Amino acid sequence: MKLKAQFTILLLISLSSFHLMGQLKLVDPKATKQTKALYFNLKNLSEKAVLFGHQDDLAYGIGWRAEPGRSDIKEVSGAYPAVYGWEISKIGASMNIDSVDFKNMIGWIKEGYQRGGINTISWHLDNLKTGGNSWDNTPSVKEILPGGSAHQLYLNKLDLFVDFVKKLKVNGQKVPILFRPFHEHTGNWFWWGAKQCTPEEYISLWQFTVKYLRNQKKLHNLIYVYATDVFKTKDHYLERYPGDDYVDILAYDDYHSIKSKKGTEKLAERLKMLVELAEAKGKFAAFSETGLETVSIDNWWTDILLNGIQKSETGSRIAYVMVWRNGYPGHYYAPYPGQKSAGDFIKFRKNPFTLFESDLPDMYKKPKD
Ligand code: BMA
Repeated sequence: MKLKAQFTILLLISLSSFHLMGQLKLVDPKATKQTKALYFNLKNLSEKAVLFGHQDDLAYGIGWRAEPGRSDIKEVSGAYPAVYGWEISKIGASMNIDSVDFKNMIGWIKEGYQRGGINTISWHLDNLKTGGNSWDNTPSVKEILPGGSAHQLYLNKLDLFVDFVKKLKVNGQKVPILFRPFHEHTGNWFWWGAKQCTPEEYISLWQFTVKYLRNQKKLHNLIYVYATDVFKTKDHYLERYPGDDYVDILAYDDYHSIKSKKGTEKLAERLKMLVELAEAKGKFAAFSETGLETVSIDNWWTDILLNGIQKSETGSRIAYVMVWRNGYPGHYYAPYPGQKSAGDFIKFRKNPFTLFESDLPDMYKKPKD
């Protein structure tokens, strides 16, 4: 009897995995086996846990820079984050916008992958029309689209990105990357923001980019993450949505509703809308960027972030949450040894709902492979 019950449970689990696998579709039907497995496993885990991520985690922390093996997260909690965020602004130069050496970045991406972690890339792309940075919000989306005066410059940048991604190989396998370009576009601070281009222009830019990378350049290890900033309604979130065939993960960045416990009502509301939207499309959601600068509230991790994420059962089904970089004293979002929220971060890490790198199953293998 007991054996039979166990068998039934196993059968149900594998049937539901099979069901999920059959349904899940990536933007790139030719995605590598590891990329498909990662997407499948993230979706699966999103239903029961949240992965923790940190921008530039292996590159630097408070009081150190580029020291092998180091990570503020690991030094506080004993584990590396499950998700590593990287930034490729200034690609083509030797260092990125935050003085991270691109060659080192390639090494860290591979290192995280080899340990079983997940890598995501954002891109604060310069304004190619003016030569300014991404915060130079002179409208220029139209100019970089086909037929525009800066289109070739955009292709050159994309080609640099392609070269970079091609270097992300471990034992002949391409490292899967969650690619999150043109983010926070419900805001107006970047040249691809809501007031800087029309929804049609934004959507064209996104679709062009996907087609160029996937069809022309044949990159098959990218998972496309669409990430707005805060939004009011589902319609608002979808205003510039490029379409189900162009987006794998529905995400959003929010530095607003995590400043106090009261604010988390809004967070929960938005996460719920996001997860509902994603699940209705057979996809899943992520909380792609957040953080409280200098983590000035002792119990921020459990009382605000985790509570906020778990406030809505639906909203808690996000795959991961990532906090921003530990740039310098005055601009950091994760604890380091001795920092005032370090004790609470350990509680956050120990909560069974949060997953760090060492808690992950093999994300690059489907359970049935
Ligand atoms: C911003 C800040 C900047 C940084 C940029 C790109 O949010 O952290 O200091 O240059 O992201 O990483």
